[in-house]
Amino acid sequence: MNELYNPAPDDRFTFGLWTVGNPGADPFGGPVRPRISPTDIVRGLAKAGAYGVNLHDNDLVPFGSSAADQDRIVGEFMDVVQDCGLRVPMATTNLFSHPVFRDGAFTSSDPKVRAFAVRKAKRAIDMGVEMGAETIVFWGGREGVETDAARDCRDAISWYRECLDFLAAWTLDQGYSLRFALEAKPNEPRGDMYLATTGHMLHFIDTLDHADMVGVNPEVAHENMPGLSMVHAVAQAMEVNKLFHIDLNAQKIGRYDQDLRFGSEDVKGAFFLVRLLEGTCGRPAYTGPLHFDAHAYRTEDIDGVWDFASGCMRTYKILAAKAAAFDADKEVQEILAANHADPDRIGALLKDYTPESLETLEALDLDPEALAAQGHRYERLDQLAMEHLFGVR
Ligand code: GLT
Ligand code: MN
Ligand code: MN
Repeated sequence: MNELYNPAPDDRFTFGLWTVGNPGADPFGGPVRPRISPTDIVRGLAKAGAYGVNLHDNDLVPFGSSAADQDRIVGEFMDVVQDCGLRVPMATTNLFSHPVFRDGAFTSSDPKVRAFAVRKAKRAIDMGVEMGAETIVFWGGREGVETDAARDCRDAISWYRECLDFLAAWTLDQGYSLRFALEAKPNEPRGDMYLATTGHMLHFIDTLDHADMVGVNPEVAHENMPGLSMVHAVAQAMEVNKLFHIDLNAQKIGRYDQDLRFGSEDVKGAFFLVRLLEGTCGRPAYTGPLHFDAHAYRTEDIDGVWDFASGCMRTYKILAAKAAAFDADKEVQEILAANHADPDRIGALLKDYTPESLETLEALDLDPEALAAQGHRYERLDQLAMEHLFGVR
C-alpha cells in the first residue's frame, strides 16, 4: 500500500460509533458480525489514523438509563477517547429508533411527543458538550409522512422551527458555544421526509430565530438518492458559510440509502466534491471535520470493517492529491482561463445596478451570434479530469 495516502489525525477524519459499529443488519436479515464496543471502536479508529469519533446519545448510553449510569458510561468512554488522543467533535440525538417517534419527533402532531423529543435533544446536547463536541447534528429520521392526510405540512414545518428555536435559545442561555447542523434526506425511513434536500434546509435555516448558529450537514447518499448533485448542494452551503459539517459516503442513484464506502460509487462526483472541499481550485476550503457516515458491506467480518474505514480515508486523500494535480495542470488552467476571460471588466459592471452601469451595459457591443459560435472545450477539460483520475496524466 502506498504510504503517502495513510491517514493521520491532521487529516480531520471522523467516524460515528454507528458506522464502524454497524453489525450488518438490514430489513431482510439480522446482524452478521458482532457489535464492536464503543471503546474498541475508539481504539480501532485511533490505530487507523482517524481524528475523532462522533455519536448519538443512545449509541453510547442506552435509552432510559439513569443519570448515574450515564455518568459512569460517559466517564469510562472519555477516558479511552483521551488515552487514544481522539476527539468527539460532533454529537447528535437519536430521534428515530424508539417507537415513540414513529410519527415524527419535532414534527409529531402530538405536542407531548414534541416535548419529549426536545427534552431528549437537550440532554444529548448536554452530554455532547461534556465530551467536547462543537457541532450538534440534527437528522430528522422520522420527520415526514407516508400520507399527507396526517397533517398539514405547514404545521409540521412550523413545529420543526419551534423545537429548533427552543433548543437554540436554551443552548445560548447555557453559554454553550455550539453550532447546529441540519441534515436533509428525501425519504427513508418515511415515505416523504420534510425538508428533503440541503437546499430546503438552507432556506428553512434563514427562518430560524438564531439562524447564525445553524448550518447544514449534507450527506452524499441523501443528495444522490433522488439524483441530485452533492457538489452543488455543498457549494451552495459553502457560498453562504453554512457548511458546518459533512457526511461523506457513496450511493447509487435512485436506490435506498446505501451508505457505501466513500468514493466507491460515482468516482467523478467524489473527485469534484473533494476538489471543492479542499479548495484546490483556489477558493476557500472547508476546514471542519470530514465525517464518514457509511458502513462496511454486509459481506464483511470485523477485519472487513477496518478495511472499509481505511478505504474511506485513503480514497479521500487520493482524490485530494488528484484534485491538486488537476488544478495545477497547465492545460486545465488554459481552458478555464479562456472561458473566464474578461478583458473588458464586464463582470464588475454587473455587480451593482446604477444608472451609469446600466448605461455602460446598454452601450456594450454584444453579438449573440458571435458569442454562441464559441465552443467551450469542456470535452477536453473533462477528459483531462478523467485522465488524472485514471492515473495516466
Ligand atoms: C443515521 C442516518 C444518518 C445520520 C445519522 C445522524 S443517523 O445513520 O442514516 O444519515 O447522519 O443522526
Ligand atoms: Mn448522515
Ligand atoms: Mn445515509
